[in-house]
Amino acid sequence: MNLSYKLPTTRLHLPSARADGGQASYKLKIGIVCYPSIGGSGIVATNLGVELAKLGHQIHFISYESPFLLEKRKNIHFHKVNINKYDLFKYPDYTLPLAVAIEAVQKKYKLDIVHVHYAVPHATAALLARRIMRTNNVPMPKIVTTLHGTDITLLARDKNLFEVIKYSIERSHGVTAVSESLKADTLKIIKPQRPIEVIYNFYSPAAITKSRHLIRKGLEIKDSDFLAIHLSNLRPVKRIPDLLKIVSLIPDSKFKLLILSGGDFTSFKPLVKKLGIANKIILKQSIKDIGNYINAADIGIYTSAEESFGMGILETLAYGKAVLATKAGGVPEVVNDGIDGILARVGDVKGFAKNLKMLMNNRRLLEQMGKAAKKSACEKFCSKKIVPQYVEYYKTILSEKK
Ligand code: GMT
Repeated sequence: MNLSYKLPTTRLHLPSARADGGQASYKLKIGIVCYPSIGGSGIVATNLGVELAKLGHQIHFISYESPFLLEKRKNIHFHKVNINKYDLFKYPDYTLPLAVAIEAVQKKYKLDIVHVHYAVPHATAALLARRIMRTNNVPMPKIVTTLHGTDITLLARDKNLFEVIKYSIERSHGVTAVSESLKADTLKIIKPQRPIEVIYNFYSPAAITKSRHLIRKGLEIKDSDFLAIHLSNLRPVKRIPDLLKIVSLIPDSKFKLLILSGGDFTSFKPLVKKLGIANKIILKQSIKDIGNYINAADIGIYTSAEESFGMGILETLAYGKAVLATKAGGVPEVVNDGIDGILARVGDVKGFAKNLKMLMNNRRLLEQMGKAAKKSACEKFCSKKIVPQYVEYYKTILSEKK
């Protein structure tokens, strides 16, 4: 028998768990693979890593750059994926260097779990990394994949990607979806031969450090103006033209819309000009202290065609502002229609404008909805409630044989 090559075994023990099994004593080494740029999934993955680190777990982010909002802590590490360009290849590839980076981190730190956000390319790379670990006799982590929407509602419709998405989901040791709606879409579109756990996104509002008055002064608007806010990366799925059309249906000169964007607004400028609403639109890009701006606003507006969850919506609710949003995907799981927001059909700009006018004229109701928004967001989607669900899920996955 050749003893020099020992196949790594999948661990059945719960790493570092003490007999009391309590959350506080259960320390894991967790790799987090995510897109670091602005976007709901990056925010969720970053905040999850930070919250897990606060609980004492060792966190290793693996990505092409350090996540936008990453806090410095001694148990948070960042490992950069280096991507080289070769004239030989027309398109640079990210999946292969990511797989190599995951294997290298694993070799050094012996992670228990690699939690990837997005099936492609992240779960695909993690699964490939495990194959390399097996060959290199490196102990292998379990792979947990969180689906955020785009994998399923956009990429899986591409027949050039479908099979690799399905494979990556089916071969992960655990798969979570950020809403019941996304789980249902995944079961319908992918038909995976495996269970999917719903773990909602979470958000804990930061302290307000600048007053409403100060922020409004910086935006050059009056305290008495009615300020709506929209946060997104402006992708086509957000239906920005609908948002602008709603603005054009509000003749009140006191009405303004603040867009906190993670994307380029240039392509929408001709429509702003055509609708004659340039004096009503305020743009800000790559803002970190979003809470100060939401706090200074009166309402949020979200017109997306698809939204597996709607992080911008949750952020708005969490700072105590009601939202007007589309009845799309997981949004009805986040917004309590008629209580902390009002939902309308996708594309129903007149309906949005009508709801907006009604709330502009009924500040008492708006305030009441804002209070309900904060309560619901903080009770249902706070880190205290959601992060332990991930820890429990990791425990379950680690205790499974496969
Ligand atoms: O919506 C986007 O353009 C960004 C995308 C992302 O990857 O961050 O958002 C998706 O994941 C978020 C976090 O789970 C969800 O809140 C968004 O609803 C989801 N976007 C879509 O489903 C279109």
